[in-house]
Amino acid sequence: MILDSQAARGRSLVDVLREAAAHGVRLFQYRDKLSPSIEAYRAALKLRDAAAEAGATFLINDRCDLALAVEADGVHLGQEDLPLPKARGLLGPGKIIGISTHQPAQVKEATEGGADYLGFGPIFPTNTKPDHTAVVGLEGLRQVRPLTHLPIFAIGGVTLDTVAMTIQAGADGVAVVSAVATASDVGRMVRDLLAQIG
Ligand code: 3NM
Repeated sequence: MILDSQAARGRSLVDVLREAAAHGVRLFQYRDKLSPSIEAYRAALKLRDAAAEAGATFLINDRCDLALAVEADGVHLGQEDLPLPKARGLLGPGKIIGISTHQPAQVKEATEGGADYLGFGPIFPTNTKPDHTAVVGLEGLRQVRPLTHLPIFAIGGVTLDTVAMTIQAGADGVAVVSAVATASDVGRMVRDLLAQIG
């Protein structure tokens, strides 16, 4: 689950994390594209503690400095963030590094470069990331599946209606923002999504 400061709709991200973890989410990413560093740092510290209490893994989106500062479990890099070898050098071998990919060449490059997992998308249209690259569709996911042994988390417009077909097309998991951020009952949405994944 991606905890996005802009998609929080006034809810406390710590509360959302706790509830989601209680209902089965094991991996969280804190995504904050706008806040000043000091605010992102304070928020990330609280989320890291809450994730640790819940026994869940906690990653920071984009920023190695923030991941190091709060001793997160790792970082999730976009194609415009630090190069993978540089991030690995900063974080060390023990941390998790995931990479967002959007086309086959990026999947191959991230796999050869030693990423721990891949994001791949956007599978469906999404309003959460206005500057997203071309929608790849389920067919795009099927095409990249054989190119990597790494876990693929499908992202972009994944909802309760589309999660099962996304897994069916070759994803190991899904990453969601709005499916959970817009849910009136976070715990129930998490349970329903996980039930579809099987
Ligand atoms: N990355 P939602 S799509 C953060 O394609 C992000 O790499 C994408 O939000 C990519 O679950 C996306 O609300 C938005 O569609 C995901």
